[in-house]
Amino acid sequence: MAFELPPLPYGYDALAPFMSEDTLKLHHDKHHQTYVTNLNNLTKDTALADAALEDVIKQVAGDAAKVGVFNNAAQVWNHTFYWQCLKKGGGGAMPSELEKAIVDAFGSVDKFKEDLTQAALTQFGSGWAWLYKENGVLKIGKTSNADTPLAHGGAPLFTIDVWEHAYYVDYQNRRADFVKAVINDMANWEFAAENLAKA
Ligand code: MN3
Repeated sequence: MAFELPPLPYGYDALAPFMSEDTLKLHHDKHHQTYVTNLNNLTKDTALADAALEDVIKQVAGDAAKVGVFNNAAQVWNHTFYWQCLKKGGGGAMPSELEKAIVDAFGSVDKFKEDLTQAALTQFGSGWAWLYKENGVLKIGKTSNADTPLAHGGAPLFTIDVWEHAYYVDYQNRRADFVKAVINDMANWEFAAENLAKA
């Protein structure tokens, strides 16, 4: 069975003015779709075509002969996860169990937001900033290109796409303004809390 592009979990205009309809159409319908198409082409008639997406990522991670499969599979997963990290009217108070875990790990919610922002701004070039759980510990990190904590034994709770295609239409080169809008105006902390409960 072929891999499919999941629909956005909200309308294309749901995140305006913080993320425009133009950005969502380009990012979801073109970029995300292209990773799905590439993954299907690369796995066609192989055992990987019938595997779960998470298993494809874990199986080919670190395999130099399957870099293309890894990049496209991880980008399909990362984007599907990312859309769920955003919501209309997001960025407000966190569910108490998430807030408690964040305060325990990072000292305060403000310090967490500061450190996540720092990770997003210091990722040189394309990549992702993450809140994830690894070996029972909450961590903030960044990955290059398609890489994902999922490939390294981590359980992602929240992410920000910092590839230029994620913000250039709305923010041009101002990655800092985009990251601030994700955290303060679009973050779906309920989704992060659900991921924490499963991690
Ligand atoms: Mn992207």
